Amino acid sequence: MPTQHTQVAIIGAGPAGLILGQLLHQHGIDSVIIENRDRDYVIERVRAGVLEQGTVDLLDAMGVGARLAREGKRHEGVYLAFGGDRHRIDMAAHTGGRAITIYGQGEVVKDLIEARQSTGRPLSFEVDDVSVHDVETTTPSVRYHSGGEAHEIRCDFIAGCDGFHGVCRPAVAAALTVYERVYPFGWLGILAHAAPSSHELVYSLHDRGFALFSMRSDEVTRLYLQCEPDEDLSAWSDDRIWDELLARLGTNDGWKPNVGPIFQKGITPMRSFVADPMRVGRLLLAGDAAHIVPPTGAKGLNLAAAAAWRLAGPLDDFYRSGSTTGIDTYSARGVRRTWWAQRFSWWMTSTLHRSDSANPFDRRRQFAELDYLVSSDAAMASLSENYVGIPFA
Ligand code: RFL
Ligand code: PHB
Repeated sequence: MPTQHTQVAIIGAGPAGLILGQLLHQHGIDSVIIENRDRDYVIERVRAGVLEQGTVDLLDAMGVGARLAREGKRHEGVYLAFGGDRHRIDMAAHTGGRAITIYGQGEVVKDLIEARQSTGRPLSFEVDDVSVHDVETTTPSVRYHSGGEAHEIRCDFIAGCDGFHGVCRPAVAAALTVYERVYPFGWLGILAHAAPSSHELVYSLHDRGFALFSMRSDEVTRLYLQCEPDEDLSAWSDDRIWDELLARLGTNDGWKPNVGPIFQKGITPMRSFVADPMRVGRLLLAGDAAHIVPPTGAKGLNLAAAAAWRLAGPLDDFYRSGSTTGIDTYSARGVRRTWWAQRFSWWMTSTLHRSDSANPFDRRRQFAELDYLVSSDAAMASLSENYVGIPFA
């Protein structure tokens, strides 16, 4: 069986795996990245769009921020809409000038793949039957098939960056405690050829349910609406989607999204999930492999970037000095950050979604929560700090 030797075997070429590979390259550390999907699938998969300030700064420092700086859209504020009114929260004013940047996850991944390929270090797509071995020893290994042939990677560490449905977390499930919450709703998301009618995002709570206005470019609007978690997409004609979006998003000042041809539709169920610890022996979990947040806080991709950053420094320390202190504390530091993001994402989700089980008291309290949020400087500062992202360090 062909055997590769490397320092760090990275499973998964999503944001976590690709950022980690690039940071390790900058430290002169060798890695092999394997991915079970093909390159186009990984780039074209429609997902996140909001980059925290820390993620933008990291990508820039890694040398993959040039196209992001040209094409990404920096937003210093965000709107919350409820009771027919839109309220702008000036995030930059509350965070010393920090902001979010809108740049699709597919674009981030494309830039990272190009950067990886230009380093000449290995990145293999379309591998099958990936399995991890001997993770509790100092000589772990990864086995997989490629082109019908069995392969082995012998390494010092395995980075499990293979997302929520990967193989790394299940391989060590017996050593993990899992915390989980499933929400009684999902999001129906669309991409439409329509110029964004607002420069900034609009999160709306309406009697008919939550809706979100976002964008990808000057020509493409990204919109979501709250639906059942097991909603049948075929029941949603384009007309029905637009009727619902216009009803939930339009405000008394006359603002509403521009309507245009829908070219992508999908349904996302919502879940909060934490696996603790994030390290078992020499297997280090990062990103969605270790935790999932509901998309309302726009934290998933940013948590994956922060995890890759938090892992690269300790691996560098290990190869420079033999110190395992950073690796030993990787999980505790990651779990702490994850719970902060979990708390915020749960709060955004429960504050902005309509729950059929809520009684009239809960509905009024939810409205009061939003009313307080847009009236109190302290509340706006807290929302802003979390939304633009707690600094990585
Ligand atoms: P990924 O991106 O899932 O990458 C994991 C990679 O591993 C591969 N893989 C395997 N490879 C080899 N062997 C195996 N056995 C493998 N099994 C899986 C997969 O093919 C994949 O390429 O995880 P990563 O890197 O941790 O990144 C996490 C983010 O992708 C995720 O958290 C975000 O997309 C979540 N998310 C959002 N995050 C934000 O920060 N801001 C947002 O605005 C935002 N919006 C969203 C979102 C996710 C959404 N969906 C569809 C879940 C909006 C949506 C609708
Ligand atoms: C997106 O643009 O896809 C997006 C924006 C904000 C979110 C989630 C997704 O909270």
